Amino acid sequence: MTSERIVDLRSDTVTKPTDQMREAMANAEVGDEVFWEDPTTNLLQERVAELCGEEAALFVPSGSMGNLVSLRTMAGPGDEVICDSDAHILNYEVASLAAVAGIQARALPGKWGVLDPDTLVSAIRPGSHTFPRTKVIALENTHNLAGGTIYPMDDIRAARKVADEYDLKIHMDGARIFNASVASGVPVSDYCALVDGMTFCFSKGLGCPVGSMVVGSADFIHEAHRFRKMHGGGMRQTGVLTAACLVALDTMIDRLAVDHLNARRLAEGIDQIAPGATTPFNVQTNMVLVTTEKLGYGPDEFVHAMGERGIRCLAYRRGIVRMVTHKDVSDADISWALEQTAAVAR
Ligand code: TLP
Repeated sequence: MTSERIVDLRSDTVTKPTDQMREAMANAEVGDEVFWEDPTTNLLQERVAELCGEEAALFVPSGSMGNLVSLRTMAGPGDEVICDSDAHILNYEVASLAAVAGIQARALPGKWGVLDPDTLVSAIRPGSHTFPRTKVIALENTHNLAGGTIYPMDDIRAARKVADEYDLKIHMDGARIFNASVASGVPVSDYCALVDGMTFCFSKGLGCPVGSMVVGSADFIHEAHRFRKMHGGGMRQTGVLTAACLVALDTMIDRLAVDHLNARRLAEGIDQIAPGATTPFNVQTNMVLVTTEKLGYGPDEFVHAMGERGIRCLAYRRGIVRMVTHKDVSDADISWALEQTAAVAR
């Protein structure tokens, strides 16, 4: 059986640009961005910096490059970055930290991606010529592998305290920081105020075809610009891309609340079909993690069965399938996805 109706819940990266974005892209004023001469990109960088309460911002092609450039600006070969063992930078970025930047990641067991201050302190290397130098604490907000969970402000403050005490920087992988902000009510600038650099993506829930940002102090961004070029991310007439991002700032942030409601409804529905298959209480933003065993399947088998019925989802980690809501998934699509889940449940 193959369905004509497709509901793509694999990721919010599958979102297509809106008509308004396409129009803005077609009409964008452009210039050579490596010379800081693209007016549209300059405007985006100014607006993003202001929104984040930071001095400066840099447009980068992807979240992965944003993380790499930010961390490379904070640390160098032989240095160590502390992160949660499920961090995206550790698991999904092709070991770029090690392979490209010569930086070693030190993975710590977090709880839903949150690192407790004592564990952080215990991982900081003593100053000796035999050890790597601990330079950065990397936090992820929202946390992808934990299922879109929000890094609580108190825990960020606790990490900041440790960082200040041991003279470390904090990088935040805020790929979905607007999801965190809309769901928690904490302004993005409040998150930024506690970290030294942050990356976020326009290409996920905000619906743009391409693009991420790195934000931080003017000095930090000046240096990040250099590393972006070194890593092949110096682009040219990027206004055709950043025009979409400007539209996203105006039109795509508040509506993330709809995605969060849809994710909650999806989780509650699945929980009714197979109690314990999801944890609706922990659906904080736009992701639902499904323990497929409760529906009578292994993850790959479940993805296949749902795929046959037009519902695309992703086998994610052992025993778990991920479903992500986004602007191209409607309320009716959620009902449809639930009907298909009920139909395949064993
Ligand atoms: N995440 C993708 C996949 O790589 C798993 C997704 O579908 O969720 N940080 C976080 C927290 C991310 O979730 C992602 C992408 C990135 C960084 C990298 O962004 P891109 O794909 O733009 O390099």
